Amino acid sequence: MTSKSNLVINPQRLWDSLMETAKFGGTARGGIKRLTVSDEDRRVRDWFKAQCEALGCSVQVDSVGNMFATRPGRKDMLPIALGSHLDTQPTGGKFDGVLGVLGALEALRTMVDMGYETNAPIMIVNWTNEEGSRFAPAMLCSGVYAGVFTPDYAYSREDRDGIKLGDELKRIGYLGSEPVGTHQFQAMFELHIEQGPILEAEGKMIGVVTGVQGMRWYEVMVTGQESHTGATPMLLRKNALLGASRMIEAIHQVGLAHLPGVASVGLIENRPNSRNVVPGEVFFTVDLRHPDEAVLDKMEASFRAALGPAADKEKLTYEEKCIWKSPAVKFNPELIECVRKGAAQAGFDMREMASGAGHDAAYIARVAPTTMIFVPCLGGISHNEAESTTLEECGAGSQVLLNAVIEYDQKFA
Ligand code: HGY
Ligand code: MN
Ligand code: MN
Repeated sequence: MTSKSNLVINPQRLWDSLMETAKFGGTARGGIKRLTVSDEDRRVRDWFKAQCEALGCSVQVDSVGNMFATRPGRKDMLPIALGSHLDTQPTGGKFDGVLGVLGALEALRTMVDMGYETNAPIMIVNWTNEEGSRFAPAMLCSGVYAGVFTPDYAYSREDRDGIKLGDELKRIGYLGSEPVGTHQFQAMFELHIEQGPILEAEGKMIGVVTGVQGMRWYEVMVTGQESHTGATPMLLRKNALLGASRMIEAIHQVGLAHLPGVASVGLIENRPNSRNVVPGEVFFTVDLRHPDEAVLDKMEASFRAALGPAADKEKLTYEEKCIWKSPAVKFNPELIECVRKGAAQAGFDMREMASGAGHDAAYIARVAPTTMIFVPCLGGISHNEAESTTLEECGAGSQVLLNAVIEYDQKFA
């Protein structure tokens, strides 16, 4: 009978799977472009499904493409879930999201290899559209699972080319027949790279994550007048890009004025984007985050107060709307303790921390006890093709994930 103490994951096997799946959307600069429900996403989903079925799991897909791979346990009860995401940013790295799914797969492989049977079934989840890059907002389909959005809202989300998420899900064959919520679980653990500099700076291997900060996304459209760059006198222009640039500087100042909050403009479209036309229209997105909702309210008010003066100065008009709010969330103390024990059992240094980045766990925490495990990434860099971790760090995360799940499962012995 295998005892929990000799359930040791195989870091090389995990690393090999990470490198193998990095080919699905691999870029020349060593990153991954695997946008949600793209052909590359379909290929990694097919790979993941085959791997799980080879382990004896049943794999189901719900009506927004969330994937649930379940290995039965000794008892007929709700599974323990290990989830994250397989989609990436356009210039994403090899570890964001995918480490959580493949770290869970490695934990399952280890249980199967060792003939270890858990009391509760084990379920690995791949959540659709965590990134929110191609289709805003982020964490969209874990949000549908948590009841924050409807499936129809998710289907209606359009990318910048006007393509709808629902049509793409159908095209790649992942518009599942099972209603969202069919696949219930009793708890979820999510392994993820930190995507920030803290663990590396402190020389700690494991982040015991206590929650996720609040996040808000906005869209701004600035309108001026297209005109000739040669024939239009400077004082007669209505330059939308100049107005937008003043707004973007003001948004940056809102972040600096509310540390440790952050304020960013990541997507901008300048029209008509021609060398010799004064821009008539600029679309840009705003991302505000802070651990405290009351401070986020202040940041939002400051950001909005800055738009009018910047527009007036250049005789522009503008429209602004908030398209997404994900309030700050705290994770489940019992699961956090399982992570602490799992890290101690594996002998890793750890530190408690909140997450700066958003994760599916932020929404799942609304419907089931949830927590996360972080491992370091080089220089804290993520959402970048240079994103990097080591075989040891990935292995440590998967080992702690396995230990934490086994620790939690003990209560059903
Ligand atoms: O935006 C985020 O924090 C996540 O990477 N989707
Ligand atoms: Mn992620
Ligand atoms: Mn990400």
